Amino acid sequence: MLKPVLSLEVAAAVADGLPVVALESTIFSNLGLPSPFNADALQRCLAAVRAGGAVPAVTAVLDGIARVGLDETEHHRVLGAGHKVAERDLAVAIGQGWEFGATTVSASVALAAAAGVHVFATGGIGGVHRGAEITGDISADLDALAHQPVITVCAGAKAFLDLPRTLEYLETVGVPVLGWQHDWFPAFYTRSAGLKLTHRVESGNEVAAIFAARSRVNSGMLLTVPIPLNDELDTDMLDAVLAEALTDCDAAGVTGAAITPFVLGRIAEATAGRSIPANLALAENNAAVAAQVACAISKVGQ
Ligand code: PSU
Ligand code: MN
Repeated sequence: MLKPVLSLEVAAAVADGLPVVALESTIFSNLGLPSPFNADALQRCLAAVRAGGAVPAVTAVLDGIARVGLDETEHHRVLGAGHKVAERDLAVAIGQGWEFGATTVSASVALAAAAGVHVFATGGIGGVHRGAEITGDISADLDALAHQPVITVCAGAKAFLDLPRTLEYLETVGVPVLGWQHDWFPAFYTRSAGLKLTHRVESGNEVAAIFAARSRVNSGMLLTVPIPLNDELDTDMLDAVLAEALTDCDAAGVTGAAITPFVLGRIAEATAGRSIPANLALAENNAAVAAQVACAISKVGQ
């Protein structure tokens, strides 16, 4: 069964009930952000978690070993070319001894849970793709959020997904969605796409109290944090860019896991690179909020 190896620092923090924030490795690999921005993103997220008083725990499969928390000297390994590892792929990556398996949200929450870590930060989660009624493309992230006892902190889902259906799916599988000091489901590069959330929270203590009161031990929740105001992109411009990128994606026959890098690349081109600093800013902000939540959970215990 899944038994990740924890770094010494993370193992000690978990044993003492100190705050820990897990971070996925896909966004820092070549699958998520282009070099050198991926290294910048990693440093900023690690620093934000530490500044918030928590221990960062990057998840990955390295040389066939599932890891939660890497040493400073190993962090560079998640910046390279990785194979995408969702929760179902963890067993394959371990069994076949993959050199670098880049963990997605679903794999990361599974590893965090197995390590006893309750808080996880990322940029955006996967969700229901546009046209999923034909393709059936629904990210494994959503079910993982439902059955792993971890709070995922994100800026919404990937920008080009079907956001209303993603919210519906989260409702179906029983994942509470909490808006961080905000009433709207954030749309990654923008603070809202007009979808109102049913729940809003103001503090880490509130999130910790809600997490402690959940009805199933093996269930998680989603905390959505809007991108900071100053980093937000223009909604109309982004809608136009997304529509065009998705049409090009279809025309080029790009499907499955290749969609994200393709569309993100097109968004970066069309926004003259402004989407990348926005992505970094939201990831860093999520890491900072996640640290607050981890500190609050550490105070009340789990
Ligand atoms: N959001 C982004 N870029 C990404 C991802 C999310 O802006 O690369 C990654 C995350 O690791 C997420 C994964 O868990 O994509 C979901 O992939 P899929 O849709 O194939 O399940
Ligand atoms: Mn998919």
